[in-house]
Parts: sequence; C-alpha cells; structure tokens
Amino acid sequence: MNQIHSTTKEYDAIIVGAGFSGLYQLICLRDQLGLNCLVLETGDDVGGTWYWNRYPGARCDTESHAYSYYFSDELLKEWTWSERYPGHAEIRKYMNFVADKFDLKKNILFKQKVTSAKFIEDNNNWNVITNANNHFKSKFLITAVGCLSNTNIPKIKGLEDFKGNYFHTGNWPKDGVSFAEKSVGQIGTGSTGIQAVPVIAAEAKHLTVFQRTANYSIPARNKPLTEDFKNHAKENFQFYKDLLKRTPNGHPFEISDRLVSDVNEEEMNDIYEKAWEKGGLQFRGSFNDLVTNIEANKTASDFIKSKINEIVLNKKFASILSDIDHPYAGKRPPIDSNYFETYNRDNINLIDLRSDPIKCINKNGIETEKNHFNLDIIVFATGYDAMTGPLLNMNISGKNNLKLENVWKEGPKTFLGLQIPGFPNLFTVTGPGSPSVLTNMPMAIEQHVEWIRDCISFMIKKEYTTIEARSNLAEKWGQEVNTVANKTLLPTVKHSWYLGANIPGKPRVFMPYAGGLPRYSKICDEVKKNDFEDFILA
Ligand code: N01
Repeated sequence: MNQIHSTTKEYDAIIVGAGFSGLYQLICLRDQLGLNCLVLETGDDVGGTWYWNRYPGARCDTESHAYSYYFSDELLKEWTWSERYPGHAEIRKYMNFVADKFDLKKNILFKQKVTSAKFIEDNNNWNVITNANNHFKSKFLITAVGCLSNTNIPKIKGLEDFKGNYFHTGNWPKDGVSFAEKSVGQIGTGSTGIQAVPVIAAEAKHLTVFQRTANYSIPARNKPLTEDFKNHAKENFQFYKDLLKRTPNGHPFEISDRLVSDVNEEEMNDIYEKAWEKGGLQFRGSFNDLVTNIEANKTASDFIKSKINEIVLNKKFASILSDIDHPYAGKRPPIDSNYFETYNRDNINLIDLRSDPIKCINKNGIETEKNHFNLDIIVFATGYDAMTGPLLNMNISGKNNLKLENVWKEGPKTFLGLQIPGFPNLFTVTGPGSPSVLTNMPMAIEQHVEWIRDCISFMIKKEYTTIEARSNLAEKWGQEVNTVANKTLLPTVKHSWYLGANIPGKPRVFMPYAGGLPRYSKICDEVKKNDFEDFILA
C-alpha cells in the first residue's frame, strides 16, 4: 500500500506531461477554473513529444498554420511560423513562447518521471510518485503523455555487444549526433525513418537502410512561407479554425466528395499528378473513397508505386521500395523531402529484411541471414509502443488496487478514450479510443482538454467528488471503435501500429477512433449536454 510521504504536496489536479496537451490543460484548469495544479514532466523543458524527437529531419507533417493552438486569437496573431511544415526546433520555440506568454513554467516540475499513480479510496485522491521519489496527492489526475512517447528498440540479439553508438529517433541526444565520416545503419522506414534517411545520407560516409515493410510516401514540398501567406494565415484564422473543426482529421484541407469511379483514367491521373506536385497529406483527400474502397485505393497505390519506379534509378532498390503490401494510407502515410531521390546517391545501400532478415547485432555491426554490415552508428527508427505504452508505463492502479496493465491485458478499454472504468477522476488526453493519432493532434488535444475542463467545472459546481466511466458503456464504445474502423481499410493492415502489431505480444486491437473528429466531438458534446450522466458521478 502506498504510504503518504511526510512531504507529500497536495493539488487539485496533477497533469502528467508538458507537451501540447499538458500546457493547454494547465491553462484551462489553473487560469479558467482557478485550480491548484501541478504539471510533472520527464524532460527538462516543455515540448512533450517534440522535446525528445530531435532526430535528423524531424519535422511535423501538418502544415504549420494548422499545427498551432487555436484557443487564443491573440496567440494566433502573435506567433509566426517560418516554413510550410514546422521543424522540431521551431516547434519547441513555439511551445516555449506559449509557456512564457501564459506564465506556465512556475507550475511545472521538470525531470520528474511518474513511476506510480494510485487511487486511494479512503480520500478519493490520487497518490503520484516520481523517479526523484517525490510524492504528490491530487483530486484529479490527467495524463497528457502523448500517444507516441514510449520508444521501441526491438530486442535484437547482441545489441549490447555493439561497440559503436546507437540511438532511437524518439530519444535523440540534445546535442545532436555527428555522422561525418561514419558508416551508419538505420532500421525502420516509417514516417520517422523516411524523414531521417535523406539528412543522414547527406552527412554520413555511408548509410545502409534496413527495410522490413516498404512504405508509401508523398513529397512534402516544404518551403519557407512567403510574407503573403504569413499575413493570409493571420488574417484568416477564423476561416482556418472553422475548417480545422469541420474536416474529419482536423487538417486544413477538405476531403474531395468525388469517387475514383466518377472520373476517367486521364482525369484521375491528372488529379493525382497535381496532388503529387502540391505535396503533403492532402494527397489522401484526392478522392473520397481512398481509405474505404480497396479498388479505389489501388489506383492511388499504383500511382505512387509508379512514381517510386520513376524516381529510383537503381532497379533493385526501386523494386524493394515499391514492393508495398498494403493499401495507401492504411498505415499512417508519410510525407518526405527527397526520400526516394536519396536512393540515387552513391553512399547508400538498401536491405530488404523480408528476404534477408536481421540475425543479430555484434560488436562490429548488423548481421543478416546473408550478409554482414560494419557500422559505426545504428539508428533505430523503429517506432513506439503507441497509445497504451505511455499510460502503462506509469504503473497506474485504480479502485480495489486494480492494475491498468491487468485491465488492459486484452487491449485498451475506455469510454470515449477519456476515462477508464475502475479509475475514478483519471482523464486520459487523446487516450486510446479517441481520434488522436488519426488527426492533426493539436485539434484533437484542444477538444479533449476543453471537455475535461468542462467536466471538472461541472463536478465542482454540482459538488461531486468522483467521476468514473461505466463498464458497460466502455464495452459498447470499444465495439463502436471497432465497427467504425472496419468501415475503413485501416484494420486490414496487419503490421500496423494502430493495431499494436509492431510490439511483440501486444494485443491486436485497433486503438484510435476512425469516425472523424467532428462526429466524435458531437458525441462528447452530447454527453456533456446530458450532465455527464453516462458516467458514474458521486
Ligand atoms: O514508427 P513506425 P515511426 N526490425 O512504427 C520498423 C508519427 N510521426 O517513428 O512496418 C526491423 O511507423 C517498422 O517496420 P514494419 C506518425 O504518426 C509523425 O516512423 O513494422 N524493422 C517500420 O518501418 C507515425 O506513424 C511525424 O514492418 C522494424 C519502422 O521500424 C508515428 O509517429 C514524423 C522492427 C517503424 O515505423 C510513428 O512513426 C514521424 C524490427 N524489429 C513520426 N521494428 C510527422 O509529423 C520496427 N521496425 C512527420
């Protein structure tokens, strides 16, 4: 049993994480509800996911004018992004700007990793302990830990013998890594790997890319923003705010109404060609049925594969890169800056792990079934234990000493991705079962954070002490998440991290809500309108 530490400090709300979610949750609860709040953050500065993701080429795939908080008109007018997509350093600058503007750091305790959080029924409080052995107590516990913050370094035999250095992209050294004169191996070709390859290849003596699953990618076409566009974004922030709330993924573009079958082949190719030239995630919006109809999807897949074969001059590489076994956008679709073009350099090699799997790592490098690669540095762009990992990592226990890891043994169970039955007063910002990773994250975050604020405000007004998700409704919501996902092609991709498939032993459950942010927000608004009666209030 958790003992209350003699120096335990008490708060109304503890927020875990100082990224986009944590900072805005602090503003809502501290400045709007007047609560006594504490934010606990593992890093030594604000930024959340972007604090750790400093790998070469790290850049957001949402356009900068949309990758912003929209809750403050003043903030929208004061901050100016410099490029079409914000780079990691500029995002950290932005987060610091927000933290300074709203004077947030005084309520944040840095270098505090939560090692346990336990609900104490005697007093309906959460007891939270950190790695620095600090003990805290609070009425509400809000996890703002991100969906992609638990790095996954695969257990490859012999890694500990490697005499070079290895790094995971999601835990990149603050001072950077020099690749000059180095032979580098990179495992992984997801969104991260695809961003890192061109930058590492440009600096390293040699880069060997180890690809397990071939991936689609659309050119990002990043560029500095013109003064005209900067002014346009500021003058039209209300237009963009409405657009971001209206579109299914919270992005600043509409999904076309037309179906692939509405156009002839020439028109279709013209549409894809223009979308390819424009670049970015908008490619996915070229037709309405790309993520629901496999035949329609095949036209986009074939188009991208033909582009890969056109760009990559080495026929063997082109064949490995375009041998893609899943529908376009069935996994999170990456965008890139010269990814496929990089395979035309003479200092790069590509290994197809499907035909030549990694056997082990030894002191000199990576050994595959058929080859050995001498390396100075190994870069793991191998992704995350997504969505559930960051929550399970905190060792959370609820009523009756219920352990989250046991409750979620067969996959996450939540109501709306906001609460978990048996864990009163615990709110999970962008938790599993919410749109989260299928959206432009700041949009999903603002919706969750404001809902949590309104829920707590309601409880205070009505003098409720606890709120808890009902098991039957969580069960029903899980079925809804599944049903909605099955209307799309997303669950058909068996190696997708949306299903937890990238982590050996993780239950295969489709985790995010695929019904779109507007529909999801409407459901949450209904619950609020009905005085949160879908929850157990006491
Ligand atoms: O991770 P991933 P990520 N042996 O899981 C491979 C967001 N994001 O960091 O596909 C060999 O997608 C794995 O292979 P496979 C975005 O939501 C956003 O790239 O599992 N290979 C795959 O190729 C994204 O989806 C931005 O067969 C192994 C790669 O590693 C999410 O983060 C930028 C392996 C992992 O790909 C995660 O992206 C970056 C093994 N044992 C990321 N284990 C932007 O905003 C894994 N792999 C632009």
